[in-house]
Amino acid sequence: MIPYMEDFYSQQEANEFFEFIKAQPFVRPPNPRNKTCRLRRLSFPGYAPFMPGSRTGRRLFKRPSNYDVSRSVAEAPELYRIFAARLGKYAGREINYLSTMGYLTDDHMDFHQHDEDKGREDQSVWVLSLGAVHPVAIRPKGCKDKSQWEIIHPAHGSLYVLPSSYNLTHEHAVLDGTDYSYGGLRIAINTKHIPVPVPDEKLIEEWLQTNSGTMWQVALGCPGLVIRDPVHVNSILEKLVSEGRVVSTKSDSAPDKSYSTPSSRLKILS
Ligand SMILES: O=C(O)CCC(=O)C(=O)O
Ligand SMILES: [Fe+2]
Repeated sequence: MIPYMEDFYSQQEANEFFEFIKAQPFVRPPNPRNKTCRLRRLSFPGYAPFMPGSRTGRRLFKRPSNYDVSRSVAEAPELYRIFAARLGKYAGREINYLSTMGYLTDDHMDFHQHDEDKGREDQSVWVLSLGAVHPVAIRPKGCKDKSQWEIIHPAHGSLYVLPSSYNLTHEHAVLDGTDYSYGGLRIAINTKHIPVPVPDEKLIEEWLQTNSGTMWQVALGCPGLVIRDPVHVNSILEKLVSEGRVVSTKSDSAPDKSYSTPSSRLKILS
């Protein structure tokens, strides 16, 4: 039996989070294996750590389950930050990856494991469910004998955990919905702890010296300013901003509807 907490969020908290996410932009991503159709799920903005060394930004997660992951959890809307902090306490580690999916009644997700998590020490996944119920099935990998399947019905506000070892021994799926409450919409926030390399402060200080006066394009959002270039600078930048050694010269407003990367420009002072 996987860990399942029926009321991780109270009904009131769950309602608030559900309504907030429902009002966010979303897409139905194309099916990467078949260009003529779309996936049987919706994708809302997600939040993930910046991955140094990747030119295009974050590469720690699998597309297209997240069509927009340009921001970190620190830059996420307040309700997401509150959720990540609360879940972090429960999970005993920092939750720095939040991926939000939506399922209408006919939507589902086939049995799978998370290949992108394999090789990582902690492959656990925590999922908060909101809205209508879609059964979630967990089975030993490849097992067709339904008597061995575990099927849970994650309620509005509930949390279930896929233990780390299950990503190797088991697979999971989201089945078609049978519940027409909440307009038939289920929202699931799939979360993880992703280890992020610790930046080398000395190297970064050196880099900042040689780049004094330079303008850098960075992702918007305070706290948690994230610089995209060069590597390993994000957490150091936060410190520099708080010390007043970096100034923002231009701030764009909220991310636009097309979800182009929100950006502002920073000047390195010293
Ligand atoms: O919606 C869920 O409960 C699980 C989603 C999932 O398995 C995934 O995003 O990989
Ligand atoms: Fe999954």
